[in-house]
Amino acid sequence: MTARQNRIFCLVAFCFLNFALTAQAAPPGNASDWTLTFSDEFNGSSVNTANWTISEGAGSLGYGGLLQYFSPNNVTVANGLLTITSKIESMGGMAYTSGAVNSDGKQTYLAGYYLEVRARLPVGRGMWPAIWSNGTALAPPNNSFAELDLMERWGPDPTFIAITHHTWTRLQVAPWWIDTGNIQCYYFGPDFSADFHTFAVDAQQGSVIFYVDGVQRCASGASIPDRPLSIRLNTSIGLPFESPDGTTVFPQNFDIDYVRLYEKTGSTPGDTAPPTAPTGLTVQ
Ligand SMILES: [Ca+2]
Repeated sequence: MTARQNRIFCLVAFCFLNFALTAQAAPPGNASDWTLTFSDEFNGSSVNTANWTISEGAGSLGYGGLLQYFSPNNVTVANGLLTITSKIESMGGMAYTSGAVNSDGKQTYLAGYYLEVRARLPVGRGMWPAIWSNGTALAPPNNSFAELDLMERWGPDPTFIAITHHTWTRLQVAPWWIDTGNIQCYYFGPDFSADFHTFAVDAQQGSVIFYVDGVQRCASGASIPDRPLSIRLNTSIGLPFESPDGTTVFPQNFDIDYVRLYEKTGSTPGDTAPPTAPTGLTVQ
């Protein structure tokens, strides 16, 4: 091989390696349909707090899970990854520590956007990783907000994830909030702990399509209330109905390669129609 051939080979090999490292699904349709408006590739050595708030405290903190203390110590950035580590560790009265970040007030989106996250998941009983978006609830009356869950997983099967579109609407009486647009899909794919996979949502008004590795896996026709959606990445421990057991491996990592947000070219982000009015509600 001549020096020139060697250089070309190396360039090709590097390109292939680079592609392999960053292999990804892309937004549906043509590239010109989308404009990248936000991304965090986690190439630094610490969490970029311009994008993310690291949560700290015992219990759910709005993320779910009843058994963990969310500790900033468990959220790190290195080698191109954001890593959330879950451990058996006593802290704040809890038996486990884990991590959670959100982009509240920092990076938000509305209907008209495509959100894609590439990640490798922790698995096992009581281990509840999630990639999701939560809307900002405004003052009553009649407010509502969307919750788009690109991925949640629990239970012993490492090939299982759940995908959900919630629309929460505030009532004037207890229980105060009711899920008026819950569409949930269960998907059984590969072992999500073995390698990286992409989880995405194309959130268009009245058409919300969820993708795993670029393939549509769940769709919802529910509307998206015009409230900014923020991005949440966390591993909670212990659903209300499932705790870790002797089969659950600790410590485990939730590795996130990137978060990318695209705006649909020519769209007018936000609400182009009023939220679907809840009907037939019975308040107990
Ligand atoms: Ca990365």
